[in-house]
Amino acid sequence: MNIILILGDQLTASLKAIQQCDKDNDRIFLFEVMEEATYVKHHKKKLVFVFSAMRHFAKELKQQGYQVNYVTLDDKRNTGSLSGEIERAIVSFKPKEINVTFPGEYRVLEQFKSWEKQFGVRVNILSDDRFLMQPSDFSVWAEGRKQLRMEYFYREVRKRYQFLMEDNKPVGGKWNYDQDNRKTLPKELRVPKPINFSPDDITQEVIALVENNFPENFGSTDNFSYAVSRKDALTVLDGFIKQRLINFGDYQDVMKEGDPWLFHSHISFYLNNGLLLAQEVAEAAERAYKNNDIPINAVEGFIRQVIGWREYVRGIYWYKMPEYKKNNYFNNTRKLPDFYWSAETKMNCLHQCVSDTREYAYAHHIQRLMVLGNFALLADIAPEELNNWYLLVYADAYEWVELPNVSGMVLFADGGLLASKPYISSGAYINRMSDYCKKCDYKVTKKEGEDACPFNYLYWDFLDRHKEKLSANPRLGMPYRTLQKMEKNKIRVIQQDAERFFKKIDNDEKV
Ligand code: FAD
Ligand code: DLZ
Ligand code: SF4
Repeated sequence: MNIILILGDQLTASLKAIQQCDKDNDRIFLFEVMEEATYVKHHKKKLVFVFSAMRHFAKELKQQGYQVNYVTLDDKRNTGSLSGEIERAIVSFKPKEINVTFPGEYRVLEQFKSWEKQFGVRVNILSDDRFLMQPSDFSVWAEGRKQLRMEYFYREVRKRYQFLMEDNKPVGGKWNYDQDNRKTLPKELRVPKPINFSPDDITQEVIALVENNFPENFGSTDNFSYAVSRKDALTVLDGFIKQRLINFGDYQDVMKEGDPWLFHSHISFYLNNGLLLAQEVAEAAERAYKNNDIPINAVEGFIRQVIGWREYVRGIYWYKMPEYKKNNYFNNTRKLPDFYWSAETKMNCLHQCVSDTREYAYAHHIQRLMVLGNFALLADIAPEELNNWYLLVYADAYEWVELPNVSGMVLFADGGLLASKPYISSGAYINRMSDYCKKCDYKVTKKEGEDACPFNYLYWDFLDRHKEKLSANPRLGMPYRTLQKMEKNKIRVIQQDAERFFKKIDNDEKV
């Protein structure tokens, strides 16, 4: 008899560990444990999502004839940790072997590796075949390269899996159609409503559990409407392909007050907990290109996110952990301003993005990168503070995907391993891509003074403060040439504005 452990982000029936399971003799275990529920103070909706999806998955496995042991968080015998629960299972069932699937976090892998010695039972760590590329594939690709750029890794994945390829060449002749993307939102364009699901009995039970056990956590369980089963997750995917994919590329960077969903797919929750598979998602998009005349810029742009960025950040994570977590290229030390929790700031862009995050445990990529992240980088926020925030607020956040995006893409904390330049901008970019500035207390067109948009002076102050580390970066040539030509007096005013602003933040004054 073998024990099979399935984690909360491994809810995939085609997982090797489940496929190899002998229904008559083996047992599948799922544990809700405090250790996983509290290593960061997860958003309440994330907790509801994880536990409800786990419970639905366990129910489906039982219906398919598997022997399943499910331990709920409030079970009196629950020891509160994965190790404690696996020990209890070993004592009760005396398995020959334990089968686990390669986890999403380094700390969990370390636990898995310790079990064999600790419990004297063979532990098989099976590869996670839901990803198109394994950590070993990434290492082979990365070895000997000076730069690890996503674009080249993405081309490898396209070639290996023959996505959007014709005679071993990219369809349409180009690998990347980003130049055709990033338009602003026309007023008359209707944005489809996201697909919502009412909580069933299982989800309602989980909502009560979360409210009882995590009353102080960020966000609320109100209006929980995510899919929690594969069937419903497939409905979300289908809705995206039919209603939104056509506009995905064009309006990928648009931000709109009160609507974080726009033309995005909203499937990261399901990809990351296993209800959907990257391969089937990319295939669905490619089919839409072949059958429905969806433009190549939309389909390629979307497929690049799923088989490019997503696989690439996982590759970076496993290639560079555990050191990656300690990176702090700019030696940032500032604590996270309180408005990342309260949304109480006069900066309307940040107010809107934090409010969306608190309401939905979701914000789209550009909100995460060019508002919440941009500000954090310009304001020298300490990596551990920012990583903690991103890991807990989003329902799609697990360390393998969160850490490279935050430390690498947002904070440039790895010194440029992941991003070829820091993603920073002044208010002009936010104004171009959103309607946020119209209702802001600050003036986006003003460059200096109390009522000037803080992004405007913080941007130049950042470049000025970090010129030793950044001015040789070829992608920052233009702004550094402008800075060089700037009058000394103007730079002094920028520095004074930034200093006044940081003082207020450090004194917890409203900014
Ligand atoms: P879409 O815009 O529709 O994109 C389709 C899919 O592509 C996503 O579902 C996702 O699986 C994948 N994808 C796109 N960009 C990335 C990326 N940079 N890294 C990995 N996958 C990507 N994504 C997470 O899944 N979990 C996180 O914890 C997470 N943290 C982030 C933190 C920061 C600071 C930034 C800048 C990005 C982060 N992302 C994260 C990436 C991206 O923002 C989300 O995947 C996306 O917003 C999810 O919404 P969607 O499904 O509607 O995505
Ligand atoms: C995120 C999460 C939470 C909140 N709770 C559990 C849990 O109780 N049991 C479980 O198996 N997994 C949970 N997860 C997901 C894990 O944290 C995730 O599997 C690891 O971080 C590895 O990615
Ligand atoms: Fe944000 Fe500046 Fe626009 Fe205000 S003016 S919303 S602070 S970018």
